[in-house]
Amino acid sequence: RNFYAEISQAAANEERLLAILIDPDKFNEVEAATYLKKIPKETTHILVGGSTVEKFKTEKTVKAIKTETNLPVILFPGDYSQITETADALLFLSLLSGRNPEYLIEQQVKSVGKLKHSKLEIIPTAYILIDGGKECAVQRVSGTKPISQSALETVVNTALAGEFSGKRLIYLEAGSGAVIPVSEEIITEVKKAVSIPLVVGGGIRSLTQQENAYRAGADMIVMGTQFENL
Ligand code: 1GP
Repeated sequence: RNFYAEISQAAANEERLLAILIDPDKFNEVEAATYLKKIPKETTHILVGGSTVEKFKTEKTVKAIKTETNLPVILFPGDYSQITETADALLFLSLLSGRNPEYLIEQQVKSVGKLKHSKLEIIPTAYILIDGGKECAVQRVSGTKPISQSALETVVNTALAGEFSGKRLIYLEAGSGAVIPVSEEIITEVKKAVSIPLVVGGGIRSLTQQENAYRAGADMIVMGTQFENL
């Protein structure tokens, strides 16, 4: 299976992809089955990752999820230490909204030891942090500033710089628990500009917010917080 090809094909067919984000830090493996029963039936992918996760916890989480579902499990690591072979694919993130070399290239170099002999599918991803109305974990951990929602041209140019650098996905992130999700205007303009699939997450809770993001052009929506306390 090629997970990127599937995402890309779904995006081309204007299918709506829904990824549920599990933060291993807040996840109890024993309750994996119960948790998976409560996520929407429209769910197409499980993302696993967090900003601060203790050693081996990601691996335990992925294993527990995989025993309960056949949905693809994609890593969304806040740190290279979270990379585990037990997942299907990896969002190989570069935090392009920031100017911290640690998250532009250093983490990527550190991850090579784990990746060079691995079968994990690697999906180069332009990760773009947009101001979600409050300081989020990505900001805190990376020590970078998000792009303002009003700086439309900067967001579009950052996404295009990502595509020109060979990224295969654009991920517009308002931050977990964002007060204001990425605006429809930003989604629409980025979607118009790029030709690779567009992922949008952060602060999306209601069906209306989901619908708005899809209609604006999101190919995949990521929801985490909404399903954390089921
Ligand atoms: C965070 O985009 C994801 O990385 C999901 O955000 O937890 O606000 O749904 P929420």
